Amino acid sequence: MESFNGRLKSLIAKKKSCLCIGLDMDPKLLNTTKLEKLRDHSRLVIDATIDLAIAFKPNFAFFERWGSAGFSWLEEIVEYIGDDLITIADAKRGDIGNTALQYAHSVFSHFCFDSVTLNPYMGSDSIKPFLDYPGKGVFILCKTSNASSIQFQNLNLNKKLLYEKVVEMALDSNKNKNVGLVVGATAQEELKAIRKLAPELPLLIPGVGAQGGDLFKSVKTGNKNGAALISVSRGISFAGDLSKKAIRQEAKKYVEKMAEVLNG
Ligand code: OMP
Repeated sequence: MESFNGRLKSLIAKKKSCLCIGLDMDPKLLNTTKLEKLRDHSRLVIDATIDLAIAFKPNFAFFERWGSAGFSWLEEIVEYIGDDLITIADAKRGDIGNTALQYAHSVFSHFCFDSVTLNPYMGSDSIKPFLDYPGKGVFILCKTSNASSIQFQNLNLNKKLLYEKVVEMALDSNKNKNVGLVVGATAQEELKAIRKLAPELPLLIPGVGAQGGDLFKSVKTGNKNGAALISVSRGISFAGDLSKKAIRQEAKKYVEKMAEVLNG
């Protein structure tokens, strides 16, 4: 079976895109209080962009806040996206081993996601249960896009920064070629450093669009090994007048800008 990282690279090369669409269905941005409206909008976003994107990344917060109805919507979404693209469960999991086993079962066997975001704070045994699923992948938070990420992630520990230790752990965990890192587009200096430390690993790069990270630099640095995913949520899902046409146009703009870098 092809490794997760191999599958990701092949898709990026084939589609000449590194676009990941974040599905963060914020009721405020759709000016609604109805789950049904958000569900329809999530389908519209998928329909508008499925041929342009490499991956879809539903963020669990926007689903689980609706309780059981949100979880069935999440189940539907994974099925609706289908098998041709990569699905990323943005659940930011991380817990002791036997609990992590249940989380891994949930995202991979129950919801059938291809990959998941993980929080490394509890160490390598909290990551391990996710690594044994053939063909599935993980993205470990390394240097996140938010302002407070410096509070812990840039701490200096005996001449190594904490995020550099996370890179080391990720490299050690990548025996099955199924580990990637999350690095914010708002942290270009660290993005360059991480790309150097981990030239082989895929990078999931959120933070362009609403958070103001640099698209060109992110693609250029991140995709040096052909394995970067640039993730945009609000900037695409709620573009313009929220129509399918406006959303598609915005996604196309991103892919065209990416192609400028990808085609050299
Ligand atoms: P937009 O700012 O609307 O594009 O959304 C960003 C999405 O990426 C949200 O779902 C965040 O939870 C997620 N994200 C970050 O914004 N920063 C990070 O460092 C990591 C993530 C993530 O793991 O996806």
